Amino acid sequence: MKQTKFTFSPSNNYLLVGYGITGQSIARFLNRHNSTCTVYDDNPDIFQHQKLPSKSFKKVTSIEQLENLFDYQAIFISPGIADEHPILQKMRQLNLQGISDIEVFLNYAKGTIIGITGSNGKSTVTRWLEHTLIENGKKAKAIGNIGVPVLDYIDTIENFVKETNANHYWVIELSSFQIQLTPSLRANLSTIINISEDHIDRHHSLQQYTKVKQRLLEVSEYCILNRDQPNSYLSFDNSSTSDIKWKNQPSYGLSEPTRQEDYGIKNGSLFRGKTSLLKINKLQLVGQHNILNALIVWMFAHQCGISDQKIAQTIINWYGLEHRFQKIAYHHNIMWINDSKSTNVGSMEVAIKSCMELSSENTQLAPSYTPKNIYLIVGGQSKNADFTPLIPLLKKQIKQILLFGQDAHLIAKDWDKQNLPMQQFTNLEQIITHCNTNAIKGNFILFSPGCASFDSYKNYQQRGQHFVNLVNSALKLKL
Ligand code: UMA
Ligand code: ADP
Repeated sequence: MKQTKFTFSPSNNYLLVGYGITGQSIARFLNRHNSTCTVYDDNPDIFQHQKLPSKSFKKVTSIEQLENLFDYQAIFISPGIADEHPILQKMRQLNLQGISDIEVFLNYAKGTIIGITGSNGKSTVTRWLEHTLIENGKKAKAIGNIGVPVLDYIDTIENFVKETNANHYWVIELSSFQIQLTPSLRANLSTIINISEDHIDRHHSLQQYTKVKQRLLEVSEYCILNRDQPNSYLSFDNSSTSDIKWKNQPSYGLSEPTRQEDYGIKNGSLFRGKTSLLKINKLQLVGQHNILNALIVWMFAHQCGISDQKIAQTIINWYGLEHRFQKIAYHHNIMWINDSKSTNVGSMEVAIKSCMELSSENTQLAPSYTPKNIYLIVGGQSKNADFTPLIPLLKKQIKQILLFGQDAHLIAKDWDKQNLPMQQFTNLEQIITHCNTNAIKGNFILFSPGCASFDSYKNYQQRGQHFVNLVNSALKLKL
């Protein structure tokens, strides 16, 4: 269905599907703008904990309770609602489109819109950039998929329009679902950090998933490209003229830059063209993927008018986000790492490589390099991902794979025939006990589940905290 741009009008009647953090934020926004709203959620319990903002709002938990879908000025869809949901199926039959909260935000937002998407690294880049902009005196806000619903920033439309101006910077983390639901998508600056298999249960193929993300580049005034991953920006039909269009865009990658506008790595430093910018070892975050993230932050900050010297001073003062390759304990020369935010194959891969990098640095801060020194903890909801591409890396580096959660058997099936050392457990407690008993000097215990957490946890944060608590208790017992 062709998407049409939507213009919000206050004092109207809306339907809202999904009452999670996005839905609650939309409901509050509609209430502030004298609108009425029917709120749909498949889970009746949600309304016990999260009250509706107005008595005039109606809650609905089955599609039969919904009136005529044409009665609504617009239908807001939360990003977690799949295309197969009966309401979306019905909307398609009626030729009705759903929209996101971001669609409305973009109706009014002034200033610089920086759109950040990709399979991995979105939150890291979004927050790191926000930090760098703020530290350099800019009015910047990180919003969107990072967990901050965009409409929370529009108190009233009138005030928002009055109080914001060209000096504002909106760093918007965008998921593929949010992009799909935003016909008015636009950005001044944007990037797709990378593409690896994720959300195939929703998009059905890597091609479809990539195409959705690539729309961000199409609607941007200026975009920067990951030259190590041409599949993130090149179209799938080789004949497309869009590929020529990207030829002159600035790029980032782990190789030495060959053009003055490109960024990369040379002799252990970040470089733009032939200009040396910063020694990599000054950054607080480890792993090649974080060097790439740093390059993106630098390119955007530079584009926002900040000098190299100032970027260098501030980019080094950022210590990363919780649950992303976080070293939580180093005990008897065994390193425990919480990478709970790893929810797909790509992030699991970089986590394993980061362990290898850490150990080859040969410092006192990590076990020294030996092959097959990682206990890898994996499991949760696999989202129909294919885990076989990891096999060569696993064979080289993994001491044992410890599986748990809903799709442990599916992942085991992908890896089974390769004689990889694997064991399935009924819960995480058992895994921690197993690691604590069996790990020896020089081992890593890497919690990088490569799956969504929703089978057993509210979110990845709760899962990560559970891991950290279990490790702390286990290590206390061992003291
Ligand atoms: N629901 C239904 N029927 C369904 C599915 C969900 O009624 O078939 C209801 C649930 O009962 C629940 C609500 O919908 O009450 C949840 O809505 P949601 O899944 O859209 O989640 P929100 O709480 O609104 O959070 C969403 C993003 N979640 C998803 O895209 C799954 C959050 O990203 C985001 O931070 C937030 O909006 C603000 O923008 C999280 C995420 O996992 C971090 N994102 C994925 C990712 O990063 O890979 C895309
Ligand atoms: P997202 O918001 O896209 O999920 P995060 O910054 O939260 O990304 O990181 C999610 C996972 O991906 C973590 O395990 C992290 O270590 C890993 N990661 C971070 N940056 C990158 C990158 N540039 N490439 C691949 N993996 C990355």
